[in-house]
Amino acid sequence: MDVYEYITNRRKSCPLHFTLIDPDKQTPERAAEMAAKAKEYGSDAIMVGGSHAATIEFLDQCIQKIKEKTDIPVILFPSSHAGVSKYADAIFFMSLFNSRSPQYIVGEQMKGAVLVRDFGLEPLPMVYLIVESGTMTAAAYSSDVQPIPRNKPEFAVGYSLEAKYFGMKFTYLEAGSGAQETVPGEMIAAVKKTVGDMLVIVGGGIRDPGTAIEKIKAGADIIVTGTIAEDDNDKFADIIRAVKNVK
Ligand code: 1GP
Repeated sequence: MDVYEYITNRRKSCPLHFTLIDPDKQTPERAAEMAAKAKEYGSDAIMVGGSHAATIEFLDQCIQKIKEKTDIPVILFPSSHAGVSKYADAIFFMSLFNSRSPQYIVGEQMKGAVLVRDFGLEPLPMVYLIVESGTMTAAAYSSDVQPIPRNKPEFAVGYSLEAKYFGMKFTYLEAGSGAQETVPGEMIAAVKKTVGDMLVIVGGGIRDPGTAIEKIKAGADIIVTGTIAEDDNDKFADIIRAVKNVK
């Protein structure tokens, strides 16, 4: 499966929704149930990853179980080179541009690149940007980040354009899992206006359909939800339906 082609083709007809599953937060069996529900409700892909790296055996098992239950793409969303599993379809090959540590900008990627090649994973090049969200999220804490101030969209624009010039295909504006405040619409709009055909992913703290719709209308191509998939099946389904129906 060519996952990039799958994503860009689907995006032609409607906005997309990806479901984030953290392998550290439940059993592989439960992760597979969540993935099956995600597919049933219309989610377009499963992302697997979290701030704490699970053991590779556990990660492999989690992805194998997910793949038994669903045929939508499974994309790795790693926090380090330890998050690379040969059972996934693709990997967000990502750089956290606003980390203060080279480890998260190029270091983990150097170690992971060889695994990506050897496992035959499709790399989806992405810049990952963590935006201030009213609380210190696990993503920000564990990767030495200087979050982008909410009232400074120009930094998100600059980093995203830099990524575009580096040849990256995705920019992920991240408030962090369980964030109090989501990525501001003005920031999403400013980034989308600048990067054009680069796909803009927005996630972190999205818990209701209205918020998801607002992010899409601002310019997001893809909405990611994680926590709500764990906590509330009805709201999870409503968010996915809402995303897919924005005209
Ligand atoms: C985190 O953006 C994702 O990487 C998902 O966040 O768990 O708050 O939905 P939530």
